[in-house]
Amino acid sequence: MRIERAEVLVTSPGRNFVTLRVTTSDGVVGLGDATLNGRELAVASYLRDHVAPLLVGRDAHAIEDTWQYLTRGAYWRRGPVTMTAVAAVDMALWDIKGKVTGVPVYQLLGGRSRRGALAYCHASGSTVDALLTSIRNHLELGFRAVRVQTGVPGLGKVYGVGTDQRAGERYDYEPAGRTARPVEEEWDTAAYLRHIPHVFERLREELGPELPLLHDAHHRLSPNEAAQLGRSLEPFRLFWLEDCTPADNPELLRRVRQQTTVPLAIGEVLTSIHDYRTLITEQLIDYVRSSPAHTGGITGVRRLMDLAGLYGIRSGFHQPTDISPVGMAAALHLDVALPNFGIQEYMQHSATTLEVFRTSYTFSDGLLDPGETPGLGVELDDDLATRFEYTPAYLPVNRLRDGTLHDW
Ligand code: CS2
Ligand code: MG
Repeated sequence: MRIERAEVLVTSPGRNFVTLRVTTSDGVVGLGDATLNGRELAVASYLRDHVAPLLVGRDAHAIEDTWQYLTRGAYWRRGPVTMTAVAAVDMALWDIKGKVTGVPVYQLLGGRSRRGALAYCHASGSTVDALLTSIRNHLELGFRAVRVQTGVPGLGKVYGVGTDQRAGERYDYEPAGRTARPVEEEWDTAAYLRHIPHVFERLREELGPELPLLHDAHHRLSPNEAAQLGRSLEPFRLFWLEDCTPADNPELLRRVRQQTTVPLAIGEVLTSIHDYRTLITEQLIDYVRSSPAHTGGITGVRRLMDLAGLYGIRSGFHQPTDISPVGMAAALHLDVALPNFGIQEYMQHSATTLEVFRTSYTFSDGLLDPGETPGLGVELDDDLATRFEYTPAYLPVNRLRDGTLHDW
């Protein structure tokens, strides 16, 4: 079975998504997610101009060899654009193999290791009261783990904090910021560090000790600041503290690790097993945050998680709404199969996104399940997809009060 065609589809049902569609000589179609938030067209071109021509005529079953061909075989390696493109090819080939063999992809990964994947949602509020409303709304939807983000007194809009919800309001999705240039937000680390422990103190008072709570610091702290935050949050027993320091320098986490026992998660911006070597072998983290969509697909992430498993490190794959339902499905097949699964982010796509991408995964009683459809279990509605035109969208940047550009 040969690859006959590899097409790149760009659509924007609420957010921008890039999808690779691979068709075989037998007419079997596989989908791969090639979305890289804010840099979408770079991956589209990488695939269209440099990868698709190489795929035509290759054995569609040779997933590992194709992965090696596009990574080891390439002179320019690694990096988010390359690894997102490789991920899309890899997912599409796993999708095809599942469809041809008539089984969901998780069966090809060794079969089921658990009933479902524990999901965590995004709750947020500009104040702690608004945050509590958002948490309660999510608990009503069945969530059993919650990421919490709040506004900081004295600061304007803080990244990761959505519009405040009313009681009973259903969270839909976080729209892309469709401005011609990134929005600039103000940031003050000292104000943040003063405020956050009070937030968690109040949450534990209101919600009790059991609910798993997660928090994302978006790479904004120095090692010492991260250590202070970790220590101040220890009494509140977080499930994890995410991205406390900039991820590109893994050595920063040595100091954090020596100072606090708060569980650490990092890696949504890391894209290769090589980026994780120090983090894993020195046991500097507890959870791997990579998404299969940005880290070389199912093949790339499975290899990474096997290495992590040797050191007692578990998965917590990145799945905001800027990764498509195809990427989400790939994560879910890994989640139910991997021995060292930890938790799965589930930000919930908008109704419009889910009209274009028809999914067969389910969420019930706090657990996600990839479903039993052969392959990845996602179909793309072409006609509908063409109606949503690509519009550039950027993530915000943040500056300190004196105007200095600050880390993500
Ligand atoms: C966040 C994301 O989901 C997360 O943990 O950090 O909102 C992230 O900032 C975006 O997906 C970036 O594209
Ligand atoms: Mg994050």
